[in-house]
Amino acid sequence: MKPPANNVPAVTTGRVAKPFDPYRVRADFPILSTTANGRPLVYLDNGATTQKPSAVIDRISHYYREENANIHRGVYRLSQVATAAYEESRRKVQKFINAPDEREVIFTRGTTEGINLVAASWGRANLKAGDEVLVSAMEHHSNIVPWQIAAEATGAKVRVIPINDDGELLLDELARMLSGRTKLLAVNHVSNALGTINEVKTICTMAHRVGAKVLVDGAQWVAHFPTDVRDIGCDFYAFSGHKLFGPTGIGVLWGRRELLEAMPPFMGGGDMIESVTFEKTTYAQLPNKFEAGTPDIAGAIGLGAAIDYLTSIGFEAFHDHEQELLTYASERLRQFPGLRVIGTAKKKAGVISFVIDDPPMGALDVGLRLDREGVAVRTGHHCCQPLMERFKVPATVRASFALYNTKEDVDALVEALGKAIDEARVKQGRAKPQAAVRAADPAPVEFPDASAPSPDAAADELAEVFEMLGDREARSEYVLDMARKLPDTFDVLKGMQIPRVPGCMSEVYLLPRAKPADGNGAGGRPVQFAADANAEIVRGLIAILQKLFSGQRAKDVLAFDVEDFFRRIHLEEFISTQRRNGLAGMVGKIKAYAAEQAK
Ligand code: C6P
Repeated sequence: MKPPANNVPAVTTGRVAKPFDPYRVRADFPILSTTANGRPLVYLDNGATTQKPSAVIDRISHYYREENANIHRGVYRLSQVATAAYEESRRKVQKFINAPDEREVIFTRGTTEGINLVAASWGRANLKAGDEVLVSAMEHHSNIVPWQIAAEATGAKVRVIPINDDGELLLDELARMLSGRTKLLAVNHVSNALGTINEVKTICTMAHRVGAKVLVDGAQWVAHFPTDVRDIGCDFYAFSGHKLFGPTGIGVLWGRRELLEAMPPFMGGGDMIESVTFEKTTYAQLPNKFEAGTPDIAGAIGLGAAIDYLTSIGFEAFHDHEQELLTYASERLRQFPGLRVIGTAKKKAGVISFVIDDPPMGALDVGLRLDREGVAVRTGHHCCQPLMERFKVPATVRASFALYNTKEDVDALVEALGKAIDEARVKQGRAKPQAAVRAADPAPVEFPDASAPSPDAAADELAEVFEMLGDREARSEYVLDMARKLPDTFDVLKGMQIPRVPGCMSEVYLLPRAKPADGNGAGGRPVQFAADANAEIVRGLIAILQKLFSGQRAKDVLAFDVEDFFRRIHLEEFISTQRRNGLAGMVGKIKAYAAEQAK
């Protein structure tokens, strides 16, 4: 279903504009009328991925039902049809971003692959020792790590453009950093973790003055504002289809033709060659040179359908709507005095990141609590760990809007948040001493004894409980209950200045020790550990690890197959992969200590 053609503001067309109707648009997205945890789904994680309209779903289905064949290879009709549809999508992208030439549009797997392509191909061919690559302090890991890898390979240096406390780039600082050594500047158009809109046009002008190239990461821009690579003046622009109402697994890298032509291939394989012999291989022209192997044909075609869908609505139509949602949400969230917004730039896209200082609540716990009300938000470091460090927070809660969100979605978020905060206040008031009391009388650090004769026996006991609990909700509730019973030693452990456990999206402190006065029996002294975190779910995981490992012989700790245990308790059902990195960090620390003791 398409909105009416006159659905554009009078400002741009001179016609009388009908107000944008997000409720009509919602009807195009089947998933938006489903439920989550028995509540209507309130989807506010559009920064992670957007939902897909029927137009996209149907187009992909049509491709597989009636057009599926490999492209650029067959002389038969079906292959020609698939090739034509794939190439037609390239032209749609070209028009969508106002690229001068369709050959400059390279299909990739997403933003990450686009940036890696430039860093590996252009970077290795053009960077040398002493050169500098500038990245901003608010970059996603995808726009940091590829440059670190390129710098390591070439001897170039990665330097960071600083930001102010509102999360805005310091352009004066940038002006001072730019020099003849600067070879490339990589910056996002919109920050995924803060929502800041960066002045990419100005940045390009500044960088070009010293002869540097500019790569813009458009992952968080393209679904919300019109994109014009000519107007921006950048040299490379990368984005992902799945954040643009298209499928996952497809993305776009646009680059200036002369740069792409001069760059060596990124990957070798089928479809990117002109001729191959064992002595010498020559490469295909653009864009094929950068599209080795069978691409995501359905994905590219689906992306074309998403672009058609979005352009049929028109960015002018919903620009004000998304900005209104941002203003409305910012105002409503002010009712929580303990909530602090991270990222208060003057120019922002529809993203609100926040932390809750009072009552202190870990972002992960907030996310889990909101999920129970059907509200989907992202929690964590948003793949921006250096940015989190800059704001001295381990993680934030992030609501990110798209054209189909409504004020009712914001109301649902605020209501769910209110419940979460009230509950946390009651729980903390009831179960825990207040901070001041805590400081005066800190809980002693406890190192639990073995809960069973061996980690295997402890695992069997735990697995039995998880099995009995049955569903995901009961299992998470059990883990949260274990968290409640864990002694509150967070401040004490933190005060000991032991390093934080890496990989966790909350602050985690873990202190191992060898059990005193137990001698070195076979298998080494038993290891014990105390730990605490500022997220309830992580505290629950600590309690599980303590049951498994604390008080057990070092050799048994080392021999225990923790991954197998996690599979047995269906950990994946209630813990995201990223949170598992944190869990792996804790297990790693315990096992490393056990290894020392077992020597
Ligand atoms: N940000 C988020 O929730 P891929 O994974 O390649 O499609 O996109 C990577 C990426 C690059 N740059 C920016 C600015 C991004 O926001 C993202 C993806 C998601 O914020 C997942 S971490």
